[in-house]
Amino acid sequence: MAYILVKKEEQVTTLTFNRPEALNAINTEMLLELENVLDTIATDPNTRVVIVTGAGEKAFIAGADIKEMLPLSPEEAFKFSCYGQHVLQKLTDLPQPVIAAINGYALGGGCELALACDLRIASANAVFSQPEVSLGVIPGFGGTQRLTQLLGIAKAKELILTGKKITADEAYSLGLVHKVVAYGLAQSAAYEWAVNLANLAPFALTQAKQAINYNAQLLLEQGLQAEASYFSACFATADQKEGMESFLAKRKPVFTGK
Ligand code: DAK
Repeated sequence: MAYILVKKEEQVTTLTFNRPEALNAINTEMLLELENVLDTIATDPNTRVVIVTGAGEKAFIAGADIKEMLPLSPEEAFKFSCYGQHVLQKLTDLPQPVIAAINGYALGGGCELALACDLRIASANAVFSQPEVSLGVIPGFGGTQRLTQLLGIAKAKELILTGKKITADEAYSLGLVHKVVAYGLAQSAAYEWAVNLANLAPFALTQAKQAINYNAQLLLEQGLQAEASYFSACFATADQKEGMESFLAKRKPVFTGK
């Protein structure tokens, strides 16, 4: 692949957006590569956690490729937006937990991509913004929905309508990121979290994230029904038995993914 580096270590797969000369801005080719690699990871039994990050220490992703967007017609922009939403939804829907290691600018589509992940760790130099209004457009990869779900209408409007940049610490105060670490350490901190998650029961993690995602999309009553069915499905697995038995036996569980 030209733009996405894939590295597998233990049971953690790290995807690095690698276009540093354009601060890792997302173009169509990158979206196509991302879709392909996500399809592979979704059925890979040896990947228990995914990390996404940007090459270099300056940018996570500085947005969708402005040069590519510039000449789009409304019809082409509609297609581009739908395709971007479709790929980011695949990221959200991966069975494995996904951690964004945000190592610099996370602007526009880059912030939206981070929002499509389950967990976000930022380095101290990270900068967040939805600056699209300053380019005469609006967030097109799900940002108006995901930011609103995460922060509430008031904060989402403040960020999207002003397009202002916020620091990693401000993002942490808002609840946009889960943790801030020193410059250069986002990826290693994400890997530490990933290894911990990789030792947990993969099926239970999948059920948990699907249940939470479901709740964000549907009314509470339907969400509770889904939670009950995801919850009960865990009881058909050996890992559920192992988890409960080891608790009672006061020993550490060994989860096999079965
Ligand atoms: N696209 C293309 N190239 C980019 C880029 C981007 N988003 N961001 C940076 N670059 C390129 C720069 O053009 C420059 O290239 P050269 O001039 O060297 O060829 C190189 O990366 C280094 O950037 P700078 O020279 O600008 O570096 P600085 O340190 O001075 O500034 C910066 C860093 C991140 C503050 C600045 O580059 C910047 O403001 N970048 C643009 C950030 C931005 O506005 N991002 C949001 C993009 S809009 C939609 C679908 C999707 C979207 C919207 C609508 N629909 C279809 C409805 C999504 C929109 C976006 O993401």
